[in-house]
Amino acid sequence: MDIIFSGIQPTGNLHLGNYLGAIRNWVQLQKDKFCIFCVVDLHAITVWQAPDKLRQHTREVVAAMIASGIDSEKQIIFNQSRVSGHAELAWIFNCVSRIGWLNRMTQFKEKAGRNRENASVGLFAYPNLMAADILLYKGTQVPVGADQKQHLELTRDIAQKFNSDFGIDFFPIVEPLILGEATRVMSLRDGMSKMSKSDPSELSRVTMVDDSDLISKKIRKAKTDPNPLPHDVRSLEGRPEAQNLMAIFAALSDTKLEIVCERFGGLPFSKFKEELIDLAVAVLSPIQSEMVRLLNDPAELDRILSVGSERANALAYPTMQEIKKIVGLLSE
Ligand code: AQP
Repeated sequence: MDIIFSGIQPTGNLHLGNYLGAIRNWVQLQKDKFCIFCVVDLHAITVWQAPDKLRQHTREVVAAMIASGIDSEKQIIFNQSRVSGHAELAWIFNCVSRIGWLNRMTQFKEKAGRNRENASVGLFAYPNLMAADILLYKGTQVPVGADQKQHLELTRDIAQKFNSDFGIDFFPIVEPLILGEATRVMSLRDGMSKMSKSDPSELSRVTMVDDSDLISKKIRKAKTDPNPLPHDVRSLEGRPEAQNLMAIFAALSDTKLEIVCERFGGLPFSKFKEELIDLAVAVLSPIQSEMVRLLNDPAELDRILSVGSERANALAYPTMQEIKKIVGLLSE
């Protein structure tokens, strides 16, 4: 049976990239697969988080998932730190994974930047924890944005090395599921950099809590180039802003990029942006208002996380016991 595992960090500013690259695809996948959705709070603290904000952002992620259509009764929604197996397996993987492998991770290089010596050890070892998250449930498929592809390749390397070190066929080899037309949503201010929670410019991202006025303002101000929109996908080459806005339109309307090019080719950005605003507001506004409603009841969100964590732990615990036995760690 396929087991879908995916996670999202409670680091605030959930944006259109998180929605189109991850959450929207999860809503589709849950229709015929068993899914485990994790709010990865241990990942979030690899960069310092204010404790009150971390609690608030954790609830915000749960609200975003539910408001987008994830069924918390059928699927598991929980926060990572509540299931101790994540941290335990991450330690074992710290001993399986190689420093040379982690040194190649581009996300660490981007996030640590020139301040590498001052980055937390957790940020460096982040991909080992991510491998633990997935493999603790013997996850087979992981729906993610394109930015996570390299981390999933590392997860495969860790699974293979563990299996070969212990001469056992224990962990499955996971597959990334990079779905939809907006697998890498770019900043609205710069078509060459990823839309991200930590971009200092608010105008760089549409967030999942933006109201229609803000959505409209941000899209109207989105960077463009001077030419009309192209008629075909090939002509998007070298036009990152046009590519980004058209891909967002395609993903939000569940259509292909080529259809968007056929429909809007030849139009100026100003006209296209009006259509994009209408579409983004139509899709995001109901989610935004449902999020606001859910966030007014934090006790209910906490209950969902508590139930989800118990269900996750019931799956994780026996696997962790098996892993300990394989490694030679005496336990119950
Ligand atoms: N721009 C994006 N386009 C498509 N998918 C994206 N994802 C993130 N950004 C984009 C996908 O969202 C899921 C959850 O991501 P995350 O919150 O765990 O981590 P992140 O990649 O660190 O998010 P940010 O926004 O990029 O945060 P910062 O600013 O801290 O670097 C993942 O599936 C991810 O692929």
